[in-house]
Amino acid sequence: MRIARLLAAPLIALAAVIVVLLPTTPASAHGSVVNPASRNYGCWERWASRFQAPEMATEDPMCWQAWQANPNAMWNWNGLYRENLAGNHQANIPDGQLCSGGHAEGGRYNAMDTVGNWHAATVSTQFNLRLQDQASHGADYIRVYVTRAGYDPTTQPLRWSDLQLVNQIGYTPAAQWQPATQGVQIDIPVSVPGRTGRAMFYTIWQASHMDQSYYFCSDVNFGGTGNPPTNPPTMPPTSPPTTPPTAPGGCTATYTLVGNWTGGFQADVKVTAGATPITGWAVTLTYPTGQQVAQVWNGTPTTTGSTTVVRNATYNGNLPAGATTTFGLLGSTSGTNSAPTVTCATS
Ligand SMILES: [Cu+2]
Repeated sequence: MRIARLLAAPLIALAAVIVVLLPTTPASAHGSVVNPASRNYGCWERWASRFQAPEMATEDPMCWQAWQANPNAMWNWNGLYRENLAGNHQANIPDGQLCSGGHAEGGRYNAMDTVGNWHAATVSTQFNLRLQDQASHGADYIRVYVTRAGYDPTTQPLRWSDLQLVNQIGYTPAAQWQPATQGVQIDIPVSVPGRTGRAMFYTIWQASHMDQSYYFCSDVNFGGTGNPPTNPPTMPPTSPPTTPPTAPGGCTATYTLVGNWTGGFQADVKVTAGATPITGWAVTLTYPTGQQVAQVWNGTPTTTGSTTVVRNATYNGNLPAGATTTFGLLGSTSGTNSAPTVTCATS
């Protein structure tokens, strides 16, 4: 049992195990339905800070089985996608595997298909479904389905024939989405008058930067029939953004720890151009207490010892004067998690 080893092992071994548990795939793809939360985003949101807490087994058993099956499904809550399906979602995703995108990413998300009593968000029959796009890919289209009346997500595997289209949007570049703390987000109105009880929303997001399609299962409980659509959007847990002083030229970078759990952490780094436009940037993070960067999104990392240099991705190197972009990272710690020294250089 990984968990037993984690609890018992000395710190050195702990760090090594954590590195194995953390995602190692390059992060090219990022987003999820954050309201009503997709299954893995919800499990991450509720439990990331205490993902080994034994009470999860009784309080939130479907998340417990998901964390036990593969914690990377939660750390990579934004990476449930397939590539090059040419829009043939149904042909490539068998019934019963819709919530894992047809065993996407080598099966990382298979536990999302497990049938059972997943935590369900209480929603009214009219609300805005929110998709967060951390990498500002935009959409070729987004389709939102609801399960048919009579379908019971707690006892039945999800099939394509259980789904009814409730709304869709067409080509919508990221510039037309709303700015988010990280990347952009979009609200899609849904209305399912008369529905009661448990159901699921199934969202297909066809990203615009390449043929990359995402699949999200969001469990809901229609408890607000007759109420105005006041379902408050759930924002990912992030610290308030801080604005660094504008440098005369070049760039500045600000580091914000957004999540911290036993053995690991997540951080955002905001890069701001100075008084003149820049065409590329490189942020150097030097960690004082042995932390290791395991994954970066919206940037390309090179790690040497305790220093990680993150260069811009292809799509976020050009910044007008004073403009900002943000990259994110996951790292491992073996105890103290002091902030790194951060410098920014243009390239
Ligand atoms: Cu992406």
